[in-house]
Amino acid sequence: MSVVGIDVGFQNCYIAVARSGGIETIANEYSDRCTPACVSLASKNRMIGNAAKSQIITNFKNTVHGFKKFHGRTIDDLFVQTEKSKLPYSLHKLANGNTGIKVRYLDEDKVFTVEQITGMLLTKLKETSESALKKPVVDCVISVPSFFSDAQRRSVLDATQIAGLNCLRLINDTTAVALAYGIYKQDLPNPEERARNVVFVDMGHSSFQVSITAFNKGKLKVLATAFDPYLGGRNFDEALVDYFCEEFKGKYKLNVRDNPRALLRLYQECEKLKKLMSANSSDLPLNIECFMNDIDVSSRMNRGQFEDMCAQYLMRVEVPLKAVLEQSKLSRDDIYAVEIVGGATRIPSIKERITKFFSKDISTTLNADEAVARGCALQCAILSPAFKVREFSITDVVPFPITLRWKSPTDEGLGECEVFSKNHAAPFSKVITFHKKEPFDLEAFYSSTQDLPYPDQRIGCFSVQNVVPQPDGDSSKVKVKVRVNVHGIFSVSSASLIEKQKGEGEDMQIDSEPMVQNESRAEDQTKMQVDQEFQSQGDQQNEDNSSSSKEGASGEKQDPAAGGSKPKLKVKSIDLPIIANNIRQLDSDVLNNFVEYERQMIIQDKQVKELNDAKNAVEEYVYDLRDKLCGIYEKYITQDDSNRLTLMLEDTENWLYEDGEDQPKQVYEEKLDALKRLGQPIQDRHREHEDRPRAFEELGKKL
Ligand code: ATP
Ligand code: K
Ligand code: MG
Repeated sequence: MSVVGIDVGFQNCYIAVARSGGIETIANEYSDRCTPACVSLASKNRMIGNAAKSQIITNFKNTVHGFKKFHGRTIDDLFVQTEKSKLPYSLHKLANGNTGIKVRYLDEDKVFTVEQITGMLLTKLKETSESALKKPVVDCVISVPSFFSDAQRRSVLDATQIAGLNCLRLINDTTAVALAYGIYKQDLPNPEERARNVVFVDMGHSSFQVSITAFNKGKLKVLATAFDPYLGGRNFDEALVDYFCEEFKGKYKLNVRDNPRALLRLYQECEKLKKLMSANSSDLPLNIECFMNDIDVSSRMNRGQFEDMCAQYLMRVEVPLKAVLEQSKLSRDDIYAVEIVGGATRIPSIKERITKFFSKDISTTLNADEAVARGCALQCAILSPAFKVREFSITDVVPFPITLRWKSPTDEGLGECEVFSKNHAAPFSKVITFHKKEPFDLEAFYSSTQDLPYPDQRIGCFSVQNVVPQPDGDSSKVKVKVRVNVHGIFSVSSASLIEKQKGEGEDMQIDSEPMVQNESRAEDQTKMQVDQEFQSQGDQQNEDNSSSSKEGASGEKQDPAAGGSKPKLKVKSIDLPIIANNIRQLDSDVLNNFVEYERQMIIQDKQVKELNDAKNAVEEYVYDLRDKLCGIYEKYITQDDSNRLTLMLEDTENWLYEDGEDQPKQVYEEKLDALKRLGQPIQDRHREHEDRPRAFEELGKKL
């Protein structure tokens, strides 16, 4: 079984794998460890990663990039609308209101969901890891931003399934980095000692994330996370693009924004310039030949100017740093180190601001580009039974508080309670006790719109079925388990009805746990208790992906709460079915169709690749043989035969560009065979001649 970690970035993806020697970041077929998050659709096939990136300008309408944040967002989302106006490709409203991506593929108009597009990207990353490991890859750990909502996480999980991957955990970017930092440290404080607190900062292309994590031997605990989901390297590119668009309007009378190709080129050049300015504070040139209307453009920029024009973005760096420190309730002196990763932290003034805020030199001991992927691979190794790795426990946090609201059809009573506060430990399960006579609904949502970077607070609605009163007409005690799982996804995972046994008094106490964390009473006698039951560190994975667990099977079991020193009460507990509604996740039949469609597209791509390879083989053979005919083969063929063969090669070359442009694979294979039948005898004569002196030499040595 393979162990793979994938950092799916807004711009750049990295893969790390565990091998016997340790964790290793692997390269793709272009010997590049970075695979661009880019998918290009064409009339015969798809190109993904590096091959797609080279299509950004030439096939701009059908080359999709910058899509990561569309996960779990409806098209009416203000963020999506703002992006839409700047994208070279089209968005399309899906039936469920979500964001679809409209492209031309196989000469037809097609709308793909973002799960499908990310699925395509993951297919590529899966193939890259498979060719590096030389075995199938299914299990993996994938990173997501710490601020990703429930809907976004579910959407990314759907994408992994489309690609045929089994995601053991969606891990937050900064938590993956923390794991990569901590697991090899030999000198972490013992569990009973004061923890070592480290700040992790990650600024990528699209977002800015910070966490404070406490380390002890064998464990890490995230204390708090903070973020600016809309601040990243791309804002700095955009500032440059804005500036040059304005300048070129005056200087060359060019309306760059009206020309998508020119605009995309300008983005690429500005990104290069931005990177150069990180290493160089002097004046730097920007030259683009044949930019628009056959005009060459040129300009200059230096770091000082750049910082001035980006002041609005630089100002925002401090905000999450301050927020994370406040939430952790630590002071600057409690911070042991500040570790930075992510491409955009290479901008000098960003580094300076972080240094200044913590009054501490920042460390760059981690690989800024690969740390997230490495952390993912480490987490995968920990979770995989096939791999032996040091035990390391990870406790993350809930980024946004979650509230549960309950209502029954007949009783008017409504009630609500915050079940997970901000920065509550995760993964985590809680048991809530209700007193109900009939089925009821539990609606989960993010408690407040404040600092929620989404317009939509909904998480889902969970109906607890089959609730009946006790034989004496009294309310039944219903225990409901709610959890945030390893992926950071919320669900009502199970419910059971506790039956009173005959002869027991009215005030029977079943809950003997002393740790009642929370108790609230709604107007209608609906009592609710939140018991801090257990922390589900090693909780089963994927169990509640579908969130509609429990088939309604009833069973008798011993209530775990009864016991201890109290007299043992025999309690009958009946499992209740839960129906999940409005969960923002693909329906299973839709998902299955997407899985099947992805498989077809993979086959289609493979066929196109084999066809191209067969065609290229003919072309290569033509060039190779022609070169050799006037070179090393000259002595082994008569002039007449050589002339005849050369003519034939020329014919074949012309054919490749005309009638032979678009033929079935078999035709190319036959063509190649025919050429080889003519070329082979010459090659044989040449080889024989080459080998002869060598054979004599060998013979001479023996004699
Ligand atoms: P996200 O984390 O937002 O999903 P990502 O993981 O794809 O995005 P990274 O690969 O960490 O992002 O960083 C890419 C960003 O870093 C780009 O904006 C890139 O231009 C920027 N970057 C890379 N190197 C430098 C440099 N030397 N100077 C300035 N910016 C740089
Ligand atoms: K990345
Ligand atoms: Mg990143």
